[in-house]
Amino acid sequence: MPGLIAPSDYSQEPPRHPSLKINSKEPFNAEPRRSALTQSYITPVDFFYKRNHGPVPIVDDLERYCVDICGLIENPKKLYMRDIWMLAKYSVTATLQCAGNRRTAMSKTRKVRGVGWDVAALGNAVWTGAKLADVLELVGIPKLTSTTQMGGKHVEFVSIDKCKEEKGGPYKASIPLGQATNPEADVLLAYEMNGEPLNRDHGYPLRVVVPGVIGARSVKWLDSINILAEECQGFFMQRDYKMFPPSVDWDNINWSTRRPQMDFPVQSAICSLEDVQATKPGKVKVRGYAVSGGGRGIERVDVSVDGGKTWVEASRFQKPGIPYVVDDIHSDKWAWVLFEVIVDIINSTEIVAKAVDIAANVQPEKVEDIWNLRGILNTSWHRVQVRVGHSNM
Ligand SMILES: Nc1nc2c(c(=O)[nH]1)N[C@H]1C(S)=C(S)[C@@H](COP(=O)(O)O)O[C@H]1N2
Ligand SMILES: [Mo]
Repeated sequence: MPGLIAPSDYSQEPPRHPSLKINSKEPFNAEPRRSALTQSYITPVDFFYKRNHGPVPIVDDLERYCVDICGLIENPKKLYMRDIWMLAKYSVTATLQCAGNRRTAMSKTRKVRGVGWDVAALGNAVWTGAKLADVLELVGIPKLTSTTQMGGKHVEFVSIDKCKEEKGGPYKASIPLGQATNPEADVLLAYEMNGEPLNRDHGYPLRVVVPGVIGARSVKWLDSINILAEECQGFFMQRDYKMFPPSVDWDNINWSTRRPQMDFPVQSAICSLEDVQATKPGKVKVRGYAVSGGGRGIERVDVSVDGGKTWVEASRFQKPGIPYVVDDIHSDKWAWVLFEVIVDIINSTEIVAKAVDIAANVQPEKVEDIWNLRGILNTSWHRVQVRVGHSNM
C-alpha cells in the first residue's frame, strides 16, 4: 500500500523509553516496571507495553495512506485519513491486555512456548477515532447487522507488517460483524492515544481498538478491512491465542477444536511489590490493577496476607479521588480499576490478590489448573512473597 510501508528488517525501529523491560528485542516486546504501571489511571504512552510480531511499519506519505474496505460488500471503498477524520470523533478509555500477560509465572509450573511477560503486559489509554460501526455504514452495512445479504458475518482487519508466523505476511484478525456494527461495543479505528497522534509502536497512523477483548484482535497499522463469511484464517486466529486444557500439549494438539479467544477473563495483579519483596515489619501498601473482559466491571478485589486463608477487601478507584461505582455512567466500563489496601505485616508471608467481576466470575486459585501450552490467560491468584527483616535491614 503506498503511503504506509513495511520494512523487512529492524534497522528503522522507533525510539523507546529506556526504563522499559525488554522481553524480546526483535520483534520488540517490552513492558514497564511493575511499580511504574499503577502510578496513574491512564498509562503514559512511553510506559504502555509494546507487543510487535515484526518490524514496525513506516508512514512515508500520510496523504496517500488509505484503508481498503472490501470483501462481501456491493461497493468496495478506499478510505483516506481525511475521510476518517470527517466521521464523528469518539474517545474511549479502554485497557488493552496481551493474552500472554503473566506468562513467565505460568512457565514456572511447566514450560510454555512464547515471549515471557511479567504482570505489566497491559495498559489503560484514552483512544480516539471513528467508530467502526460508522465506517461500515459508509459501505452500506447498517448498525446492528450480524449477517449481510451477501453472507458477510465477520470483519477482518489486515495490517502490512511482515510476521514470521505468517511466513512474512501481515498480521491479521477478525471480530464478528454484530460486534463491529454495534455502536455500544465501542470498536474504534483509532488515530490518537492519550490525546496525541498514535506513535509508531502503537499503530500509527490508524489501528483497531476492540475494547474488552484480548489485545491480539486490536490490529495496528491497518491496511484493509475485509467483510467475510468465515472468521479470519490467519495464524493468530487459528493457530495461536486459543485456550486449551492442561492435557493438551504439542504432541496432541488439534487447533481446529477450539475457538479463537476473544473476551478477556477477570484478572488482577499486585504491582507495588515484586515477586519476592524484602520489607520491614509494619504497614505495607498493596496496590495493583483489576480488569475483566466484555465490559464487565470489577465488583470486588480481595487481598490476603496469609496466603489465601483470610481476606480483606481493597478499595477500588479509576479517576483519582472518585470512588469507583460498578456500572455507573461515570465509570469507564472498558477500563481497569486500580486497587489499594494498607496491610500490617509482622512476619514473612505470602500476599495474594484476586478480583471478582460483576458476573461473579473470580480468578482461579491455582495456575496449574489453567496451564496451557502457549501460556495464555494466566489469571490465577497473584501471589507475592514478603520477607520481613526484623533487624539490621
Ligand atoms: N499489525 C499488528 N497488530 C497487532 C500486533 C502485531 O504484532 N501486528 N500485535 C497484537 C497483540 S498480540 C497485542 S497484545 C496488541 C499490542 O498492542 P500495543 O503494542 O499497542 O500495546 O497489538 C495487537 N495488534
Ligand atoms: Mo498479545
